[in-house]
Amino acid sequence: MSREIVKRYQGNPILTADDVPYPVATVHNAGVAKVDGRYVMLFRSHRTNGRSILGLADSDDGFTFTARPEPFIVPSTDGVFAEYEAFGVEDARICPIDGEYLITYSAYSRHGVRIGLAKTRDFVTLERVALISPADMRNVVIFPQKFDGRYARLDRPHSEICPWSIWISYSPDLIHWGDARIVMRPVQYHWDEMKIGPGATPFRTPRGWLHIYHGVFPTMDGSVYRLGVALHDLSDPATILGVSDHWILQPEDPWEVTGYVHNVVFTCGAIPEDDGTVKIYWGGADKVMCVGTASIDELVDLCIKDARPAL
Ligand code: BMA
Repeated sequence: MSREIVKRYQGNPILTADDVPYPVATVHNAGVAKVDGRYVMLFRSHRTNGRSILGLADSDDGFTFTARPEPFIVPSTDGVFAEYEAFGVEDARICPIDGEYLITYSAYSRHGVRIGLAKTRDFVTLERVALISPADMRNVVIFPQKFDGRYARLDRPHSEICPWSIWISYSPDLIHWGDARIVMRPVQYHWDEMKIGPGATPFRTPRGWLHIYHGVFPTMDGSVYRLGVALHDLSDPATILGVSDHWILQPEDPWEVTGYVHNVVFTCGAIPEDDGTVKIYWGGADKVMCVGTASIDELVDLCIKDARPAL
């Protein structure tokens, strides 16, 4: 038996469509934040028209969540956001910075997918800030710290020449982004050979920023989504110190293997704790939410001691 890097919580799945007080078909790919010692989960749900909305659930311990009565982010009916969110909002990431929480989410419309940025202080009121990418871009995570006065984000453009790789870009104001550079590519004939994408909001460790990302492998039976880890330099996040050669989590539990989309574990959130562990949250088969814990030191070691090339 392989050694377990991520210890699955035995009460998985921790949130499903049955726990949500409004009609939804799925609960998955949630961003998570710790707010005054409590956990807030911003989860995606498919409605039965196949389009997605974002709902909130709260927890005292990070394992047992209660969904709120109403969704938190539904496609806007106002101005420019309405135009670009018409097909739904998906896969939110939460970045705690300067006393507020930035929320990046995929906005779908007939024009493609782009990234919306909203912010909140209390997860009660929400302010949409801007659409911060052109089409087609998904999976944007913002670092919870500025570098030389600039925000930094990992993003995931796609082109035929350089498919589905992770890039970094910077912004003075969260709205205008530039100075883009590629930081990681899929590796041929490797578990992440088809696509990689930013996963959870990176978090600080003494040895670097730890980023849990997703990687996709194509098979005759469809694609398999797994999770991996990369370590970015503390003062220069464009520099990757190492990427683990091995995945840290793959679909194994029945609700990860079978669901809305089979064979998917997909993360949008991880919470580092004071005891040296991190709670990793992932969607199982695009249908339910799961959680597990891992040792932060062990994840950092994986990045450094047995690394695959970043580029
Ligand atoms: C990706 C995104 C994710 C989803 C995954 C597996 O392209 O759509 O939201 O979890 O596929 O279906």
